[in-house]
Amino acid sequence: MAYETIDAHQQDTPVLTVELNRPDKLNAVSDVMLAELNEVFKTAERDASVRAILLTGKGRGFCAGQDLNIARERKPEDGEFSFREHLTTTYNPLILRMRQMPKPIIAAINGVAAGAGMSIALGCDIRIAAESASFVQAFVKIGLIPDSGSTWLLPRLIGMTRALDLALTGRKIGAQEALDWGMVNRVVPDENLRETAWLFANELASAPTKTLGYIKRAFDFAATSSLAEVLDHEADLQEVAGRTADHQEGIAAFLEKRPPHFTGE
Ligand code: T3D
Repeated sequence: MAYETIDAHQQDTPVLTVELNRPDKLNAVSDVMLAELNEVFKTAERDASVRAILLTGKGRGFCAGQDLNIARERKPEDGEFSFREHLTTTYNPLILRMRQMPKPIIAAINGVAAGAGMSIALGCDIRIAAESASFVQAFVKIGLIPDSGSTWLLPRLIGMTRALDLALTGRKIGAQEALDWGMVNRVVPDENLRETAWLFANELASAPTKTLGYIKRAFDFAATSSLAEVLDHEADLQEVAGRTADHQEGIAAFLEKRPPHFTGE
């Protein structure tokens, strides 16, 4: 399917690559991009041939957040624009869709991730950053609070002390600091980013796909639940994971001393 602000391709591979494609604006987010991202993730969720998603940006930026040229035209004081309505119909479903996606999403962070662009990076499951990548909670610089899930995701990844430091100051941190703080999984030389992320995505695409989805669900559920609730939820999900063909294959492969061939079923 042809998109205007993103590029999505998957050729003879279980990995769907999604590239944000407004490089002149460091892939700042327009309404069209929000609609297209929601659409591409919705389609990927339903498409059994997609077993992992690789998200990256074209050009020198990953994503600079909300397009401020568009934001400048709004007239919230006249009642012509509602932040609440905009967020609840665009960014929020996108972030929820990413967290609820029953397949892994790998971000290849090729440059700056700012504002909601940082939230989108945080909404992925694995973050591989180029050495030149950077992260900015840019919201405060324009008088806004962190949104698109940043207030939930960021402290869970790096702790409240560091999250508040970034959110209150809006200071930019580099890839190495992000790695030291546990915000990204790996930092690689810029020229190796695509290949590293691609190999990672392919590795996850040959894993037991349904189980990866249950793992995501289990961790997100556990983030806001009691131990008793979590134990119960784990038991429910294991009941389902334990009935997959991939579970049988995993056991057979182990006992037969061969590599497993998971089909995602
Ligand atoms: O509004 C709602 O619906 C609520 C939701 C809000 C979510 C949000 O994301 S709020 C936060 C919005 N984002 C920002 O405030 C970030 C603004 N951008 C920057 O602070 C800087 O551009 C960066 C730190 C990201 C990168 O700096 P640098 O020096 O590497 O690049 P640059 O020169 O500033 O930007 C390059 C070009 O991209 C430039 O255009 P030009 O001059 O070459 O024609 C710049 O204007 C453009 N650009 C960068 N960010 C945005 C943008 N254009 C529109 N919107 C942007 N967000």
